[in-house]
Amino acid sequence: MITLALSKGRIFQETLPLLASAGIEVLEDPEKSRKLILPTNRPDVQVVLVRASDVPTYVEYGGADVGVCGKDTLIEHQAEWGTHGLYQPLDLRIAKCRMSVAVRADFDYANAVRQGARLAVATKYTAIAREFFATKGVHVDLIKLYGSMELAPLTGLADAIVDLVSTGNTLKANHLVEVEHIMDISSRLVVNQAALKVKQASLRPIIDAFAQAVSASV
Ligand code: PRT
Ligand code: MG
Repeated sequence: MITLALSKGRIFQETLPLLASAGIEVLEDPEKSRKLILPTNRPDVQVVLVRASDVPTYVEYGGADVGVCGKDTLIEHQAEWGTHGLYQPLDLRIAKCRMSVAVRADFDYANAVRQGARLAVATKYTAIAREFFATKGVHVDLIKLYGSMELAPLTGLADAIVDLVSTGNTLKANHLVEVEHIMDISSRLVVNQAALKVKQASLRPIIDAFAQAVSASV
């Protein structure tokens, strides 16, 4: 059995066409079903639904053989837990967005940086934020949040946030502006290293089909 870990929402939706190119069709809609294990048209392939941030953990420890997760999630996972047993063969170019720094429209970020001010930065992505500001030589107090980062500058909890941006609509709706582009983000295929050896015969064709579909789409 091959087990593929996906999170509900955009990653699940955007992985479906890649699965189709490998001849795999998920037989249940996660938005309608309460099942956490979804069967596919292949009796030897199943999908497990996990939190986005749990995908690397499932794959690393063999709860799943393969998974799809954002580069953001991978970097944060690796900063906390290291990189044992997780092989990353492919950039799938799906669920694209960027990691940015945003502030209130009336906050003079450039001036604060120029003056060497200490910035309070709220984020779910503490490893990425720490590395970015350290490289820039800006002193920050990081405030860990698990969601709704946009609220932090509005309530006075923080001067800035580090968050994912795709259309920019969420920032705009909350009167925030992007002041730094930290990195581009897309989702990655991750594979359990032991599974890659032991289940090579069934895993390879799936990885190859994904790779072909990705290169055909650019
Ligand atoms: O929800 P949960 O805590 O379980 O995890 P998650 O929020 O990480 O999962 P999910 O499904 O929301 O995101 C999964 C992955 O999709 C992320 O890890 C990213 O790699 C990728 N992705 C792509 C995004 C976005 N685009 C995105 N726009 N993840 C989140 N957003 C959020 C962003 O945080 C912000 O709140 O959407 C809002 C901004 O969107 P715009 O379009 O208004 O700019
Ligand atoms: Mg989410």
